[in-house]
Amino acid sequence: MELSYCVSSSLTADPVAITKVQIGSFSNPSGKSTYTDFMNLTANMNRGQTYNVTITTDSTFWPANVRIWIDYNRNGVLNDTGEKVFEGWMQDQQSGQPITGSFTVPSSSVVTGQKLVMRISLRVNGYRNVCEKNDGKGEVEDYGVLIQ
Ligand SMILES: [Ca+2]
Repeated sequence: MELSYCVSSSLTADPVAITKVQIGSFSNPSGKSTYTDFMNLTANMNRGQTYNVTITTDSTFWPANVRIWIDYNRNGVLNDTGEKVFEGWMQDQQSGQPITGSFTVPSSSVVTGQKLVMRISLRVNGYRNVCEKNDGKGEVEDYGVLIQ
């Protein structure tokens, strides 16, 4: 079944955008855009496994905040309970350091063997909600996830 997801985007990707996404061994560099559909790419994950997250931005002094959602139950809604898998911000606003952390894929009650949507949302000055459009500085990127 083809699912339809709410649209989300920043108002502008200038001056701050996602430059690289790393989740476990999955990695994707990207340019400045308010929204990019990377559903042609797939991050492979396993149930019960923990994945390190590193979101690199071109922010050197803005308070950059990142949220990540995965539609684990594949119902077209990204913010069911437990589907906001990551929330983090740049600890040292002067250094331009990446936003880092980790999350663990649930060991049960997740759809396996079918591509799921993962939304990564970067926003300056506070977090963006999953379905907000034309909201703030930053970037939104959607990726495919395949859980085994
Ligand atoms: Ca869902």
